[in-house]
Amino acid sequence: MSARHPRVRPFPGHRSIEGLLALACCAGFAHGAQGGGACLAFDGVDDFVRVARTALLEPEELTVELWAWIDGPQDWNTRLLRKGERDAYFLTADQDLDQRMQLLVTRGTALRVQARDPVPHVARAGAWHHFAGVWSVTNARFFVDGVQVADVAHELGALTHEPPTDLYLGAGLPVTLQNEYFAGRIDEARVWARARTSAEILSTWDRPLVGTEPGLVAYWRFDEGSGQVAHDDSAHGHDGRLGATIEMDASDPVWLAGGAPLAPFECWAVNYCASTPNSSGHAATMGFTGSLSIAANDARLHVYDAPAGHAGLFFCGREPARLAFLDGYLCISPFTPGLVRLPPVVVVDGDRHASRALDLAAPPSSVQVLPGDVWRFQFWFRDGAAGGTGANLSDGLAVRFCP
Ligand SMILES: [Ca+2]
Ligand SMILES: [Ca+2]
Repeated sequence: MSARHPRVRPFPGHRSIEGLLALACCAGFAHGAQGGGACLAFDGVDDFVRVARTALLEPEELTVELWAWIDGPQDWNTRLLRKGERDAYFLTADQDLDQRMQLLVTRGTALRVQARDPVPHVARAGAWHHFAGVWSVTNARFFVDGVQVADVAHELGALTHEPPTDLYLGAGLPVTLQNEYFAGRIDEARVWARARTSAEILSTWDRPLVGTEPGLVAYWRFDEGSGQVAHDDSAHGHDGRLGATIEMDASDPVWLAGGAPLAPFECWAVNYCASTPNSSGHAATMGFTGSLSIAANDARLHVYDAPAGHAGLFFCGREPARLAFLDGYLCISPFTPGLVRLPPVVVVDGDRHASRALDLAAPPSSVQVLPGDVWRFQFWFRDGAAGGTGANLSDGLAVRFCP
């Protein structure tokens, strides 16, 4: 840490991602479903949630994931999620008495692919666990708590959906009176119209989503806590109805306070793309003070070790770069969506420092900061370094914002 700026250096150890994440998690920056929210409890007799079908729920490749609290031993062919009749995909706790949580895909009445948890579902009972199934055109994979436990090569290719049906949570197809009702709780159910990677599964299994993630087509957080509708937070309109009717009825699952033990929404700020020394003898670095919360809107951008008395300008963009530019590097891609200036021009003070309120409530028109977005910030400044171009830049600062 520089002795010249002991009070305004934003993050002790801010060059370490781990340090930043630790700070973000413990300093009250993070928001989300930590220990709060709600979930749905299914009685294993007749409870279910029904989601009207759309083509978005019938992709060629797929990821389905949810948190479940399995009450105990489950019935024959107990389903936690089922979409389809003959050509179907399932997250199921059992298939023909194998007693394994699994991704099950059926094709017609004869073909079937299973990617199974190696241990019986009772070994997962009595606690929250996350289960995810991934279907690609070549493999079916299954994950428990973010870790892959099965990878099965198959020859069924892309998913098919014939005949198309609605999607059910906590049950199979209640209309056929099959014995498929789940006894336990479900939370944070997600459907993606693509095969997510292991790294992607691991990065979000225990985190709330924003809802706009690429490929996410349904996202039920079950945080309503009351009522007859489980809303789809992906904005694709896949709202679920509790039970057989929109009125209270015997097949409604029950709202429970609390839910899956999700970690806080992850937000952070981290420096990248180190610059070159300017005429001050130092390389200028970006800093950030205030909250990473968009709602708090008290963030301030800083630059340190810029040459005193020179004018400069903060700017921002979305995509990273490291392009030789002026006496240093451009750390934000100038290509689409491009760079946005953050006026006014500021003058570096005698401590080689300048700052600007970020003011997310009144940003430039081309800047809209949403939760989960990563924005990148940098500072351009005039400089009189011998043999230089007359200008240089700081390093880059990447910021992922919280709600
Ligand atoms: Ca929930
Ligand atoms: Ca109902």
